[in-house]
Amino acid sequence: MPTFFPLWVVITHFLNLFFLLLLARSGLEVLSAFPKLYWHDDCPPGREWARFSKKMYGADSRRMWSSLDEEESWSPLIALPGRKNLGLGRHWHFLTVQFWILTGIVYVVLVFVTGYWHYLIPTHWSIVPDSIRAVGTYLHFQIPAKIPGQPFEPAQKLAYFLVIFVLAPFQIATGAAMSPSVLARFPRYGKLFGGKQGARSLHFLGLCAFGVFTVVHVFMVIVHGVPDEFTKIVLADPGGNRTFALALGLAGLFAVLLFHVIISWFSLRYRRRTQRLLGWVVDPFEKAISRAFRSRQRWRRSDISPYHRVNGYPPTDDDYERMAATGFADYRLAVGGLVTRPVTLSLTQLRDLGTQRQIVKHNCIQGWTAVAEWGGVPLSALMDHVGVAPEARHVVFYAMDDKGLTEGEGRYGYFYGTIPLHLAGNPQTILALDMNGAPLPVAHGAPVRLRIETQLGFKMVKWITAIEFVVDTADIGMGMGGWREDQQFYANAAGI
Ligand SMILES: Nc1nc2c(c(=O)[nH]1)N[C@H]1C(S)=C(S)[C@@H](COP(=O)(O)O)O[C@H]1N2
Ligand SMILES: [Mo]
Repeated sequence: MPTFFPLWVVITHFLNLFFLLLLARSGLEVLSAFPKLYWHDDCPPGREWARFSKKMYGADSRRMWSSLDEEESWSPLIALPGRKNLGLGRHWHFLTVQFWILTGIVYVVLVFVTGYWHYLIPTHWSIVPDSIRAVGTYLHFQIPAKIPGQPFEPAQKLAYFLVIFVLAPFQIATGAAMSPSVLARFPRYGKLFGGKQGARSLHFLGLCAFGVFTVVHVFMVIVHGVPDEFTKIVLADPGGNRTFALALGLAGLFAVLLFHVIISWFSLRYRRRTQRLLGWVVDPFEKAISRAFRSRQRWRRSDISPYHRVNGYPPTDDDYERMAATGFADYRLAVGGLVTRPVTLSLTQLRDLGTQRQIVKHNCIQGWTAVAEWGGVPLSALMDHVGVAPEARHVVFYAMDDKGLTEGEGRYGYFYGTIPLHLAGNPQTILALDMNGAPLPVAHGAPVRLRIETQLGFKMVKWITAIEFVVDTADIGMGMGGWREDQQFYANAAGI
């Protein structure tokens, strides 16, 4: 009867523990940016089934608020890196998940190749009553017998099976169901989990399940005897030296803790460097998804959300307010850079370039969603009109809101955003002039805002004043490709 663990189990077990802690902490950072859980993608304020925040904002609030006001600052003790660093939390999450999945694949392959699956996968329904009996035995302060010829008792085998073959794939599936690229391309896949908010809620419950499993698992190790269990899972040798196993095991756990302390400190201290370093691994992965998936969203009019959150306060300067007061009659959109025919367009001239309507779901990086109908000019029509030069690689959108005045938190400068040219040609990339059949409201970006449906909301610049076609974005703003990338360390790649 095998009472030991093979070395590959020892290694993958440790890596799994290591990655899961990173995923849990960075996942909590992501949750802190929108600490509310919903079952429906309309997610109106006040209708959440869980809220991890004392702040309340109502749909009928008289004072204007922005979804960034809903963000919470969580301690680095629970979140990675903590303190309102959604961008970096996402970087850590997406970096880790690639290695966690890789470890999982290696593990599962070895489980089948070595025949180890026999100890993990129940082959008969009797595992259920047997497991219940085993739990009963524990409740009588006794240790149930192992399955004859196998290393685990029935409840243990069933628990491991559920965690490895049900819970882990479930977390991956619900995770993927939150990516705007995936949702735009495969809306039916999203519906499987009740939409993005359903997927978010289920993903959180999955985290709770992992938490419960971990607590019970650690408790069981204590019940079964720490030195014995450590010699098996640390040394891969039940006959090994117990003191050594215990020391090595505790040293391993301490190393994991120390690593977390160091990366949390580093991430908070050197935010730009963390953004760049992690982006180097994460961005190619995201780019592959964004390139592969073009938007295909088509919702019904009845899907339109009664309430659409706002992110970002409108421009506060007199010029903007004067323009707004006259229905933007004086507004002019400047389009230039690497084009053969630079232009300055009034709203009427812009409208004349063509119209397109789309009912689509907005995905804010913080986590909220809302469906609306947007109408406006396809960006490709404008590009044809001005004649984009072949060397152009990116499109820059300059906005009229000075964030130093409207958002605070020590951030400054006018909002701007950039997108790679290939996204500009997507069928659902438009310069929106209307929302839900009426001219764009001020809060949602009047008179002109970008809609680009495979990307997160922060790429969709509102209150656009000028558009420029460029080769490189490194000398614009702080050079990270957008205001939120510059000032909040978001990834420039926003398809996930
Ligand atoms: N000019 C400008 N555009 C902006 C922002 C902003 O603060 N300023 N916020 C962005 C973010 S983070 C999101 S989620 C969307 C929100 O669009 P909405 O307010 O129409 O819902 O606008 C994006 N465009
Ligand atoms: Mo956002």
